[in-house]
Amino acid sequence: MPRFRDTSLLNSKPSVPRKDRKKNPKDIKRTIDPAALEMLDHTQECNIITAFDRWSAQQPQCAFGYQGICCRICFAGPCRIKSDEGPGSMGICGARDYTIVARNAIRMMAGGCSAHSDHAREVVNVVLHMCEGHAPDYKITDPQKLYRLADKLGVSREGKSDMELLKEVAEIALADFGKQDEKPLSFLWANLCEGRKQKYMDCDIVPRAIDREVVEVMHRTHVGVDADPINLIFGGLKCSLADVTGEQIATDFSDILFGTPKPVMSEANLGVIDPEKVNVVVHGHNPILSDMVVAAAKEMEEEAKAAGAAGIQISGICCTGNEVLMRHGIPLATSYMAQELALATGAVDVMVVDVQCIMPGIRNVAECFNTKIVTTIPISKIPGSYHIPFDESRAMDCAKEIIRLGIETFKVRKESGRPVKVPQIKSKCMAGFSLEALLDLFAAINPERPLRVLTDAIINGELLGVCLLAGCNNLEAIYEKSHTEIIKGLAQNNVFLVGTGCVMQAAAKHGLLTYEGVEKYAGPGLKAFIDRLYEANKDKLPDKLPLAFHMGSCVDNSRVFNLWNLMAEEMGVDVPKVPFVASAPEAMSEKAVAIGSWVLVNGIPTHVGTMPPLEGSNLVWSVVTCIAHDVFGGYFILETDPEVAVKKLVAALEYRAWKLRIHKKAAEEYGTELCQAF
Ligand code: NFS
Ligand code: SF4
Repeated sequence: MPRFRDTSLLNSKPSVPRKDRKKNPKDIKRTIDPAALEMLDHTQECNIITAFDRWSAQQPQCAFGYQGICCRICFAGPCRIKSDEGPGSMGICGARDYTIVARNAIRMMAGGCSAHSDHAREVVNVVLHMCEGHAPDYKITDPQKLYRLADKLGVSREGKSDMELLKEVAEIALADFGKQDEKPLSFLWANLCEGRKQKYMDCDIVPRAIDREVVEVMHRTHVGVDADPINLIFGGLKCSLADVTGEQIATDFSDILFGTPKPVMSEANLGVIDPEKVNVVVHGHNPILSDMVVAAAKEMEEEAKAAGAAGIQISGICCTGNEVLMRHGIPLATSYMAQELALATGAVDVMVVDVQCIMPGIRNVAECFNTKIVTTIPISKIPGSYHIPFDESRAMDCAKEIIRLGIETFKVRKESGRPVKVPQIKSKCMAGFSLEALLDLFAAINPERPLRVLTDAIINGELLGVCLLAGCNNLEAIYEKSHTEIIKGLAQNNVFLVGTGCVMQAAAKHGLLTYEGVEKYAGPGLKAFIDRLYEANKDKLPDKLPLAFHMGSCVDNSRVFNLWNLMAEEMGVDVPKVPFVASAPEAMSEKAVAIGSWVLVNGIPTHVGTMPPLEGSNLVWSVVTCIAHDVFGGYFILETDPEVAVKKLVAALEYRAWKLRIHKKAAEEYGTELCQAF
């Protein structure tokens, strides 16, 4: 069980018990984002319904579902666990609370794994079509990344053209989805430190094929199959390792196709929408679409001007926003929870979407303004919106068609003279920190052992450790309040911050991806560390370094997964000994459940700030918050109060750093091997 210094507060229970988690359904302004607040006044005035109103209408939410003890797996149900004893303590089939909670949880992991890996498959398919000459608008942008990937996978580069090499590597990726043998996944095994490989073999959770692990979860959770909560959870964890493999594949091939991100400046929040321009918002996840839209917009600037616009403004929402921010400095309009508020400005001409995190509610808002919603993928359509099938064999033409629709809509908007309402609120931000970009910064200080710069700063106490900030928005919390409070709190405690997804969009919107953020919130150690990095790199950086380092979209959590595995190797330990924690302050999606689970099995203490549906089973709760620590080194810190969460995360880092130092000292004093206990 994880051990903390202050056990009065720091135990595995959330500081606020379930019955005291009060919410006021009448107060729909559940955010601290000034632009969102301004827009909520506007939507209330104009009677536009958004997620904030629907959240209110949904209160109070079902307490059975909230705790994970509602089962709808077969339609003899729905069954709910109503009592501690007797027939009401089981579903009709006899499933106990622990079976139901575990089954529901691992189905969420399988859902998340499906989403990430289907996204990855899409990228690999485009790569293969490109290699065969069927996707002429795509190219290899970063051959160096391809070479590094080939080397990592043990693929010989001798006598092969880039395209031949890429095809070979892509085929290995494709096999990871559907191969039928029992061997570990290539893209997982190539990225794990030795300690983790051994751990996964010992625990029998080595995934064999991504699709297969999803199917296995669906099978074992079918009525009347697996009832053992531990067996179910381990099955889910195996699937979560398939999830990170999918993410790794998505990141690696996206970098090869579109470039590995480098530090870049941009802006974030609704103020980036310019009513005088044709506004095209890219929303969803896959850069296969959004990167092409960005390229098309560049070519069509003149066409937009001829239509009377000042130009074309592309802005992003959700992770596709992160993808184009990271690689092209495209500004962020906003994050998941405010997607409808972007449309409520009335100034968006086209919102083009692909997959994931696209609220069906956007259509109703769009209809108020003649805004065009364009869906592009056969599996992701919204009634009442446009569908322009995105065909990679004519990707540029499709992207141009979308922009052209934007130009036409702009003309109608201007002719109608309809007023728009764009909050004049935006923040400067720095993004683009791929793992390569981070290592490059470190290499300016220590060219031979770049990672030493980070690990030494932790061992000598300048930094307390590293925290991955990940995850979504969820109106269970006050939108962006937990995100920003946790970032500030950890920064004050000298924690080096890296992050992905909608948390980083919050950070960007609230000025935390700037040096001003460092000046305001960084503790002395963190500030000195960031200043030193900047001094060594200032010739090649567009600005001073930020408080938190934006590493990309949610699939780019793979970059952070690589970081802690490399840190473990550098330090000669397994991941659970590395002072590294993670936090998803406002998690919501199944993808977040999958990510949280593989972060945990990787050996990282993982805070989740919005309660996942686990509270209905004490057994499952104890496994994921306590026992997981003893097995994997990682465990969940389920804590809804951001202030307490910061304390718990800091305590987890202190514990690791303290133990590591003692073990190091002992090894040096007695000339023994470094103790691997965690
Ligand atoms: Ni991640 Fe990114 Fe945002 Fe959550 Fe959705 S956009 S893939 S799931 S809501 S962080
Ligand atoms: Fe009820 Fe069992 Fe069916 Fe679930 S699987 S709905 S608990 S009968």
